[in-house]
Amino acid sequence: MEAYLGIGSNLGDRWAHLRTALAGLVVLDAGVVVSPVYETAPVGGPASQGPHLNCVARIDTELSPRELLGIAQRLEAEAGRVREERWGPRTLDVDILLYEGFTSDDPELTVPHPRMYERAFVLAPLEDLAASLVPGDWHTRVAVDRDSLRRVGVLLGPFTTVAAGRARHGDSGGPASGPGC
Ligand code: A4P
Ligand code: MG
Repeated sequence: MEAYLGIGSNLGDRWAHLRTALAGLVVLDAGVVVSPVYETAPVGGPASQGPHLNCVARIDTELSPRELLGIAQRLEAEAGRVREERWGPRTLDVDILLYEGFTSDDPELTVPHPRMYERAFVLAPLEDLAASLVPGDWHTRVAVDRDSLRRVGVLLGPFTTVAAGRARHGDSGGPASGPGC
């Protein structure tokens, strides 16, 4: 099944947290495809927290939605995620945005992710991966501060990276690298 994950970090070595999360998905699933990485101003939470790095990954998975949530939460725990306040700073956040053929309004697993269509930090990288999944008018519907949402690089690794509107293969086998463009 095809699933889309929103991945973010605004604490510690943000690039390393994204790379480690992607590596954790690669060992589980064939066919990981990753959007460019955006640096985004925090939405909600304490004003003092730093900017996020955000990207979206598409995976082709045999895992059920609940199993995938368990994996997402394990990756967050391995990144040392501490939950102190809602929308507070986090080393790693991995959210299930969409899962093929599955919807749920269970608070423990709501799919599609309940706030994804309001958020430029989700919609911009999702549009890079799959424009058909994003409302065509989101640029006008979502309050986007252009200065707070900018592409800052790509992750290279044993997965396919979408950059500048086209997919290309990263370095096979090696660790993903930091800012690439
Ligand atoms: N949960 C329910 N549905 C899902 C889902 N589809 N994927 C539950 C993942 N988890 C889901 O999650 C809280 C609870 O949501 C969990 O118990 C899980 O079972 P969490 O990871 O502890 O906290 P969270 O992600 O902060 O919660 P929430 O309310 O989902 O946050 P949002 O709405 O995702 O916002 N600003 C920028 N620039 N970039 C960001 O990445 N992220 C947030 C988080 C706020 N502001 C941001 C960013
Ligand atoms: Mg989350």
